[in-house]
Amino acid sequence: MNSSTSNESHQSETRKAPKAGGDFNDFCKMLWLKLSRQVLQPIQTVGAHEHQVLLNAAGASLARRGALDEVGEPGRSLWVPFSKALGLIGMVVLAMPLGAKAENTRPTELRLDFEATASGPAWVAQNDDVMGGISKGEAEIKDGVLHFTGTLSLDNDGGFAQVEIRNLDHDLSGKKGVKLRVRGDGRTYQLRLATNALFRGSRIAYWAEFPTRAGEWTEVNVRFTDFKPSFRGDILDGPPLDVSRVEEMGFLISDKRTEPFALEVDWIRAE
Ligand SMILES: [Ca+2]
Repeated sequence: MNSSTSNESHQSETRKAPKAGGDFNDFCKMLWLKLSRQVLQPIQTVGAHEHQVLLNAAGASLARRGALDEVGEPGRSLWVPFSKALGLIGMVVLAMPLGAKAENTRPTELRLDFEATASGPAWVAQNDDVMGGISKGEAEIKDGVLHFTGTLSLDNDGGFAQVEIRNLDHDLSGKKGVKLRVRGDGRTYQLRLATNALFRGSRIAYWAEFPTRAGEWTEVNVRFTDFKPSFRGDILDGPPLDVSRVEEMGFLISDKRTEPFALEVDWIRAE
């Protein structure tokens, strides 16, 4: 992320994260991101593949013609190596830029320092009100720190509060997990990730818990192998977390305690 290159003078500013669905521009950006990821990218890939097939066919056709010439017209046998070479060069030269386009260009480093206010992903609240609950939770970025605060309520079968970013598109292959510097209240929180993996048409949530010490900054390591796939609170058998397709990240609390909670996050790094 480019947050570390931000203007230092913005550090003291306070930014409220928008509520889910509250910002039309963010919605348009998300729609475009999804469109380009799910529709346009596959079309490009298919186009490159079809182009390759056509080139292969052209090369084979030239080579076949050369082979026929070799048998039927000995005087033109020089055409055989020439046509083969031409077909091969054509395939390599024309396929190269198409192949390069289809390569993975998603970021492979994930570092969120919360120093930027002008850019960087927006954190949105996603509390149990989506299921009728009345828990409160919100994200605020202040002085280089993400503050996740609120109050849980067990009324109406609710009991969780969550904040998340939805516009990641990271390939974290080769990383072992996520490292965080946090200051909490002694309560246990979930770090959550989502990929493009779906269950019944909705995203599977992968989560792992981490403890906090009240009022004390600590560094926490959450390993990718500890993330469990779940759907609406139920643990699923699979699929396992595909770290090459990390698209969302969030923090959630659901420890059934109804006093206010507060988690501060200084930075998040995939390592
Ligand atoms: Ca920070």
